[in-house]
Amino acid sequence: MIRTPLCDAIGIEKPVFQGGMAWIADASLASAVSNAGGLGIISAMNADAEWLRNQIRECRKRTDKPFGVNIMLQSPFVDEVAQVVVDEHVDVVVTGAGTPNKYMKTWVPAGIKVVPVVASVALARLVERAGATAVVAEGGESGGHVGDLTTMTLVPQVVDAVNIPVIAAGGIADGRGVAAAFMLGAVGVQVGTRFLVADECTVSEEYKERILKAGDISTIVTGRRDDHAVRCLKTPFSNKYARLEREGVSAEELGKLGAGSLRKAAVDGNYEEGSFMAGQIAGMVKKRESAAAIVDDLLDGAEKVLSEAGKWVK
Ligand code: TUI
Repeated sequence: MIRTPLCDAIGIEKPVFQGGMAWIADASLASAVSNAGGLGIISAMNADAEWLRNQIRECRKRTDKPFGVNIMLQSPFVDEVAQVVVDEHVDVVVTGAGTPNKYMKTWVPAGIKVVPVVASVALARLVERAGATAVVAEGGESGGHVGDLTTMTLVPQVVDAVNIPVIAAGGIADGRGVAAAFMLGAVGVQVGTRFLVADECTVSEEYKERILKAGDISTIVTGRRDDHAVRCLKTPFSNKYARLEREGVSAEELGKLGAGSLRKAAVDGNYEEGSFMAGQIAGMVKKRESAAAIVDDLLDGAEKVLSEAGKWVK
């Protein structure tokens, strides 16, 4: 069995967070991961207060375990969803794509455990001072909006910089990745891409099939030029976006092209026009299974590797 200080800090049995994937992570997936002993997370993405409130209530019907909400700080509805998590007494808030300090002044006194996703040591230090319970150190192997550093370089530097639990994210999809994260000093992992093909994940069938067919070099990062880096599968949409970016098309034009593209992939399964966000580890995701089977495989696999970890020490 694997148990770490993260389990006590968050009130979960198993140190696995499910990534708060925009347009994908809903009450169905979140409740399944929480019921499996990890931390399921609903993505508030660009949704409004009513949508989020309904999802939180649905999740509560499906699980009596703790679960979280991921708040994307660039959402046009960020102020209203930031209040919903207080009103609905959500256990954990994970933030992404920005600096959450403004909202932490409300969340922390309300008893919400705040776990910001950070892509740098500076932000990790800042959120620790503002009362974060833990941080997710997310490397650029991840899907979606990414920072510059890799998981291998970011995690140990964040571990050295803060005294709160560090959760590693980016490029982790099996027990070896979990064990490696622990070796870097993390006490938990956040996994997104592997949960895309979970039975309880409601993303489009097209999305699941594209993940299952992906290989090691199937992803691309677009948007670096305009400080808006996003990793997704190489598809007609992302290849076109990358070409236009190279050709010098303005950020505004590209913004118009990108609007709604994640929904087109996640909900509509539109291969031509959709943005299929996925991590570099997509090539290792080969099997559909339940969220519980994924959580258990991650930790059983880690236990096996970690118990053999001393074999080269003479
Ligand atoms: O947020 C994510 N991943 C995401 S958000 C998202 S929704 C979206 N859709 C279309 C375009 C862009 C986003 C899809 N995937 N991960 C957490 C994360 N946060 N990664 C990197 C960061 C980050 C970057 C800079 C956090 C803070 C930060 O601070 C900069 C600043 O000073 O605000």
